Amino acid sequence: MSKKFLELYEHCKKVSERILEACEKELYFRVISHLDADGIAAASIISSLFFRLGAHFHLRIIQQLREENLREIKESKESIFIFTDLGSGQIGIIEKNLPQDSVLIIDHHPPEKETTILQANPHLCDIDGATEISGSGVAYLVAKNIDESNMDFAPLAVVGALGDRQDKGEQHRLSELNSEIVKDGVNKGILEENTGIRLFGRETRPIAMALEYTTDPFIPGLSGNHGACLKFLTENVKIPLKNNGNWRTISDLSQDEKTKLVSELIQYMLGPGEMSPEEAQSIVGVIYILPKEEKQTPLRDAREYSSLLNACGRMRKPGLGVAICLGDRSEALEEVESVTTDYREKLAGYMDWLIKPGAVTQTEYLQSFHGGKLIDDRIIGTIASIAISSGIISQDKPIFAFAESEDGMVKVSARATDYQVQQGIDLGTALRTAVKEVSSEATAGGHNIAAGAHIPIGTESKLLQILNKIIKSQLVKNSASNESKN
Ligand SMILES: [Mn+2]
Repeated sequence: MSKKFLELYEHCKKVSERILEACEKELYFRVISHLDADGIAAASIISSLFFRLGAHFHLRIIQQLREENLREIKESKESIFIFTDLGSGQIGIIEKNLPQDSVLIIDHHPPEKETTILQANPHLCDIDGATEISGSGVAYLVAKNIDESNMDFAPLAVVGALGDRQDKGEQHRLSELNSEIVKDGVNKGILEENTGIRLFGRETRPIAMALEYTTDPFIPGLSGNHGACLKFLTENVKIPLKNNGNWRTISDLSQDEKTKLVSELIQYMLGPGEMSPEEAQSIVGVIYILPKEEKQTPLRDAREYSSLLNACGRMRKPGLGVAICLGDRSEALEEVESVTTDYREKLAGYMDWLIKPGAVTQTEYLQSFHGGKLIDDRIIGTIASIAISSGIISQDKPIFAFAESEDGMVKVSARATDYQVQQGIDLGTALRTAVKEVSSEATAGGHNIAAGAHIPIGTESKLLQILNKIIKSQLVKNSASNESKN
């Protein structure tokens, strides 16, 4: 095991020791986690851990950590505050509002600054938190450290990592520390790693539904559109969709039929779907299966599981996602399916809006769109991700997406491609620097490839002007340092 991994394990061990100490003293835990699939998975791992330890706790899931969240909780005496999948990027406001020795941070976002607060964070050990391990992965390591029996949380950590799109290895495989977590799950018989067609519900759903339900990759024109999927399968792929009156699933197809489906899909994705070659190829790749989940449920495929958690968060039902992670398989599962359907349709509608001419504005070094009040500020980041990763907007420049939030501010979501990051673009740094020039009320955080900010309404164009300059200088600096190396 490499030195940096051991170092992170050491940090996780310290966090787990502090948790056990607090349990002994019967302190109350307040867990604050992030709204996305990784945040919900991380919160669920920690919550399950507390159930097992018999600890008293309260869980809150939020979109972004702001000072008012901390002011609300700081009155709670004799508590331990645990931040999962957030916190490291907001150390300043945490230090200001909470006693430092009662805070634990389990996160994988770049730390805002140095602190004496105890953190388990890959960035502090020279591990890339964007691709090597997720927030739920770090939470898993903490739980595993407390007791090896907690290794049954491994599938949840995988679901979280996939939710954060950390499957950047060959054929969309999880790599580095994530692959160690996969190994734990495989060894326990609660996770399988296969290669195949990456459509949701390969074993269980009628083919048209599998295609319709797949949102990772999101296929413009097909994802979320049942009629279009049926038409595509009957007119382009031309394979029988029924056998003896029963709908066939993808696993029912012969090898020839599968090949035909894949090649037609790739043609569609490159043609009418206007997707990038890499994204089109990604329709075949590594699949993570949870073999203990019932076959007909959306929880068997880890990517589908994560898309479902994400939908819960974005549709303002994070508690439902946590219930699923904690093992609720009754009405919760039915409810989650209807939430996911609504979410998928919402996404498809937003994508239709985005491909209309004039929706995206170009400047020299970046592109942007403004969802105003039309696009929910909880979903704007997902729209930006899908838009750039699917290639339905240009992949030459990073995208900055705006949406008005209920608090009278504007949420900014920035996304880049892997290639742009290799070229020197760092969106987290760019946004953190830019917001300072825009307004003292503005906040920002995030990774090189994905970052976000909150700014006052009316400062959008000023922000874009500043960002345009920063992105330019990041690219220039990178090419200059490459030249000096050559
Ligand atoms: Mn995360």
